[in-house]
Amino acid sequence: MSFEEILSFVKKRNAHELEFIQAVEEVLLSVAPVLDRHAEYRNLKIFERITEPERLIYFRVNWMDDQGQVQVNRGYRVQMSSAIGPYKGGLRFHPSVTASVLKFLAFEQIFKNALTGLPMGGGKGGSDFDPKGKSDNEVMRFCQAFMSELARHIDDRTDVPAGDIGVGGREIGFLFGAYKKIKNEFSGVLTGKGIGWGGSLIRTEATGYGLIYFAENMMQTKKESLKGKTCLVSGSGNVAQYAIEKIMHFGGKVVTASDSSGFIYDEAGFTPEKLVFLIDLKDVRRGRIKEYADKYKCSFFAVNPKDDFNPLWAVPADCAFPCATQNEVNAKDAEHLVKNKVKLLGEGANMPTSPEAINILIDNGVMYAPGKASNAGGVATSGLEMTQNYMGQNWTREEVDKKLIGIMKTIHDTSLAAAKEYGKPGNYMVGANIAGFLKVAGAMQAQGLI
Ligand code: NDP
Ligand code: 2IT
Repeated sequence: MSFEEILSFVKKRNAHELEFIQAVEEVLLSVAPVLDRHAEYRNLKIFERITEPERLIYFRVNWMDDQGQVQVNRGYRVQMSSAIGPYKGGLRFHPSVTASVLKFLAFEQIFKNALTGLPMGGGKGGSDFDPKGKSDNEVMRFCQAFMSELARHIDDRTDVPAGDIGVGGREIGFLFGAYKKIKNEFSGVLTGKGIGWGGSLIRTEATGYGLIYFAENMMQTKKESLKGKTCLVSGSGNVAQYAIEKIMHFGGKVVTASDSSGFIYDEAGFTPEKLVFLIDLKDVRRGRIKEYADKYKCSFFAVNPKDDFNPLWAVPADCAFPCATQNEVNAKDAEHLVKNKVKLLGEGANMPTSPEAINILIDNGVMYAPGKASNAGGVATSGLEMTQNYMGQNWTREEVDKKLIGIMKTIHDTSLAAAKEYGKPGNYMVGANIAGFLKVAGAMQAQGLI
């Protein structure tokens, strides 16, 4: 099939799955020169195969709320590719979850996991369950009901889920407890577990830390660093929190954070004390970000996602780190970033930047780090957690952090090298897509038509 035929084949088979098509189109555009160079991948229909989940599990989740009412949600696990290891990827609990969203995430995860250099295939799962406003007991009952079905399809050598939006330490605890009870087995079937019951040090921090290690590597290619740079961060969850910490560590100043209600603009910048407040606000009290602005006497701006741009991205800055959700930076936002001479945009979230916005950034010389490279530190550390579980060992904080720093540097260098090799020097998006694809395509070829 020609390049255009492959794209229309995927579009036709997945009509209405807009997020999935968006993710596929980006990768296909990037790897077109690889398909030209490797006729064997074309003949083996590697791209047509890799865009079809190996298995998609779709199930009903019944649970009872605190009022004794029966609630019904949808559960999913997309087992996308096992070419280079067990399916691996997070679980997302958010009302916006659909098969399309999880397929885009599982698809991206294939290449991200390949880039880490660790033996992990691609998967993703979740539910349209909304943990917001639910009691701990409701969340526990939901997690138990969800796992009562998921447990049939996963184990520590087959498929190893972890957290994502709406799934953090609390949910992983309930899910792990339910799995252990059902299977009568204590294994590393989930990552992101608590320290003391199989979890790895640094896993909580890893995505945010890894993002900023990656950005620092990018800055160094221009003989610059994050020191003294004003940074925009969106989101206030797991990824945003530890990105903020690491930016401060490198001497940068973070002036924004957000949640689904809007963003705070703190011109004086975050401090370690303010970050402790934010983490308590979002993870313990599960409150809204406006409280931060009230406490530290800074501005809060309500944001309506239906507006044609997000004023957060119009705040003057040197670097931008979207760490909330997909398509949160559109073309208009990218124009604001360019106008303000932002040097670098590093994706902490998955696919936060629309295709039009990516083009605007790259065309205007903004260094752009695609999530599948720059946010890979989380799943990489999940891979390290799996290894520790298989070995029955616990590594120190320093050991894990050192490995994370090394992995992010390797992903950075591998992406740049692939971009150069295929005639797009400096284009991290093309480089990451090609480097990830080559590894998976080679494994699929070696393993035959399965
Ligand atoms: P959390 O649930 O911890 O935090 C999510 C944050 O984003 C919250 O501030 C939330 O606001 C905000 N948010 C979520 N959905 C929306 C939306 N539709 N519109 C506006 N704001 C929204 O999730 P994580 O920090 O774990 O994940 C953030 C991103 O990073 C996701 O794209 C995820 O896929 C990606 N990622 C996560 C990794 C991980 O290890 N956790 C690894 C790699 C990528 P509110 O509190 O109002 O809901
Ligand atoms: O998007 C991601 O890489 C994650 N949510 C982390 C997945 C994992 O298995 O740690």
